[in-house]
Amino acid sequence: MRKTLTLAILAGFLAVGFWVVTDLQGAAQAGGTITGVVKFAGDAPAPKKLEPAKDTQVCGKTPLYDQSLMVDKGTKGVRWAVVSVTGDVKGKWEVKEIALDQKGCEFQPHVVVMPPSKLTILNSDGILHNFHSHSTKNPPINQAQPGFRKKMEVKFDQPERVKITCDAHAWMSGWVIVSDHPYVGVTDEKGSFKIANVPPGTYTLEVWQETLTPKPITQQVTVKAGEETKVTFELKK
Ligand SMILES: [Cu+2]
Repeated sequence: MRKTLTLAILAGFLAVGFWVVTDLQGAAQAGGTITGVVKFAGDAPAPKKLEPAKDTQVCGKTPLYDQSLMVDKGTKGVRWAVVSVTGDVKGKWEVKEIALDQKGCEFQPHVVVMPPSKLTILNSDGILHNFHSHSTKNPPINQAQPGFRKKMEVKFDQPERVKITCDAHAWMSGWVIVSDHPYVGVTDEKGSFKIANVPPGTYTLEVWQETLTPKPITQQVTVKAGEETKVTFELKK
């Protein structure tokens, strides 16, 4: 009797354990990951230094470099490249507030990815900046942000790659990438990117970089549940 009871309890534990394990696996296998690197073909160009001609007490504090082409000398990784899953893919964005700062007289980050929604514009510099968007699908924005205005909100409703500039500082530029799905990655200083929780399937993956892709460059990828798919792009000037 006692032995039967022990066996029954043991079986119960095993069943619960099995259920927990399979459930965890189910969660982990819901999507796959695309990771990779965007590389520059040829010798890495040296970063181009910018010389701020105005508000130098703020804009000249830290050295500024032209972010439109930043290539890592060692790895030849290209920074600020945008890698996106294209086609009919749906997914829910899990973001609360997306912010873009004007700090040291540059847009930080240089490339921001967001769902169609509001974008918070910060002004950490405390000097006059001006948020100027160059869009075709979204209504253009040209809004001054005086130094005392630490925070303002703008809106991008349509998926689009939008160039932004500041009319007060000619060297300031950046990009707002509006995407209706979250499967978009931006490369870091080593050219690496990661796109997580992609629904399993075969997709056309697209890379865009403001100075190296007059037309986006694509390749096919297959994403499997719970697995990592590695991709390399090489961009030429
Ligand atoms: Cu500015």
